[in-house]
Amino acid sequence: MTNMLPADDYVGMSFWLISMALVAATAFFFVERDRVAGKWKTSLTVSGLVTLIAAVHYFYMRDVWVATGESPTAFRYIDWLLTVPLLMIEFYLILSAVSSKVPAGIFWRLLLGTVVMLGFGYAGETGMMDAKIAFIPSMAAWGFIIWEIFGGEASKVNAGLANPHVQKAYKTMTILVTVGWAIYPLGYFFGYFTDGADAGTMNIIYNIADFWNKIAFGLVIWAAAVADTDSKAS
Ligand SMILES: *C/C=C(C)/C=C/C=C(C)/C=C/C1=C(C)CCCC1(C)C
Repeated sequence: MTNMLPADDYVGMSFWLISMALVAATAFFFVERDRVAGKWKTSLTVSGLVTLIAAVHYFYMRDVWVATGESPTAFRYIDWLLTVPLLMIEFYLILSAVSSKVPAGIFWRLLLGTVVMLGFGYAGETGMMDAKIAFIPSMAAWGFIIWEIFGGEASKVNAGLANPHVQKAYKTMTILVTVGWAIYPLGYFFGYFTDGADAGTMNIIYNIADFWNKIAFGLVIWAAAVADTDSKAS
């Protein structure tokens, strides 16, 4: 077993690049906490925790890939089980940063949606359940999340806020959860419903997806936090 990264292992290199980007993003979010108003600090802490947790998983995933050329599926799911609920909670946190009346039901429904979505995905990937059957409730749970943020209570609270910074961030976050997140079920679909995509391609796609869905997602929140803080300071 060797941990040397060959110069032509582009998948391995993408693991390295994302690992380092996640480390840098973590430092950035934690330092920038100082710059924003108190009510925004929790959102930035959570953004930093997401990238920190993912960075540690990426170190392991990179090693698995470089040493074996196999997909580090278990590490991805452990990472998702921790980071995806945190990402979902961000919707509740950014709304709460500018309103004291955000119903807790939003928090619990989004959390429940992620747990069901990932639980069935994991059951399907590990053979605890038929992968094709597990796909259905997992997709339904993702649909439930999308419904909540586009048409459910969360979207209504957002519409009533009249805070342009939060509304802009909220809108971008909904697009990431819809378009950016679609990459993961597509990967699952190609893996279990077709002859399967090759492991290298799938890992590069997942790595790029994580860049958008974890780092860019956090930056959207950071931008709203800075803009809102500055608008009140002047
Ligand atoms: C940072 C990691 C993120 C944002 C991961 C998100 C993962 C998903 C949205 C996964 C969704 C799945 C389905 C909707 C159905 C098939 C099984 C999953 C778990 C791949």
